[in-house]
Amino acid sequence: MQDTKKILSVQDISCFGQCSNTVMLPVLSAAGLETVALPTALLSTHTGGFRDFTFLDMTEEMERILSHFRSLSLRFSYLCTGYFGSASQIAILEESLPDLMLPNAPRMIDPVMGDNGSLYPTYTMEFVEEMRRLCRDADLITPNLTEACLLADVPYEGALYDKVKTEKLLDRLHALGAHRVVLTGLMFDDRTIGTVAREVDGKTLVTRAPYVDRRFHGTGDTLMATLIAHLANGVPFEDSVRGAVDFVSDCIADTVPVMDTHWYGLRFERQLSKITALVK
Ligand code: PXL
Repeated sequence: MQDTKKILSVQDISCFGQCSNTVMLPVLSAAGLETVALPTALLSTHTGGFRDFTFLDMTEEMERILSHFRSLSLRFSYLCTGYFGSASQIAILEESLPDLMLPNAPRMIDPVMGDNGSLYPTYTMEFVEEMRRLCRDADLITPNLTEACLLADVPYEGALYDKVKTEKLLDRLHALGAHRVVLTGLMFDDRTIGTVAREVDGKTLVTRAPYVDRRFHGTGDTLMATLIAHLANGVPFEDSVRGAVDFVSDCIADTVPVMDTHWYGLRFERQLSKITALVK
């Protein structure tokens, strides 16, 4: 019998706030996958809306952890990356990947760098360069429109969907080397949001969901976790994207009634049985 697939999840641990590894771990476990968290930083909370959060950069510890993993001859079936604590972490990770990943193991990269047209304050254009390099060998990338424009080096002109511009953007992201692209957070009109996805040489998939006019944190992390949950369980790409968008939408619907106190992340826990149902 084949052993459980191991997923290496390289992103921060924000102790409170339901994002990155604290979403990735439960979703992937529910999907029957063994999840190994490699923290890039340790924060008291995420940075979206909290003040005075603590931040511990894990760059040096990452080197030590990766070295120990190599000495244990660990081999991972998937790589998944999110928020990095520094630009040098990308090179440090890349150096270890040939030893740590199974042959042809998919790399799933969420190029967390910015939103609403600007880079997050902790990042520079040097970081964008590093991220571009990491996306080159990616099986799947999930940029929002801001991140897609930074990667493709084109100006950001808002999140409203424009068919011609989106196709050009997808072309440029494939040209970087990414095999599958899922563009997130596109507005189709004032009541509909969703993703536009394409496999290299494949057709463009537009996936819509109802728009709720509030700011939700951790939607990108939940989308990526759910995409991996589907794909690693053998669900075809098109159905995986639909399943992931619907899951995020269901989590949003579950969060809205408690939004006054639960503004910092998605209340995803009561939806996890939908992920468990993917396990064969
Ligand atoms: O959800 C992405 C994310 C991950 N990690 C940290 C963040 C954010 C978004 O704000 O602040 C620390």
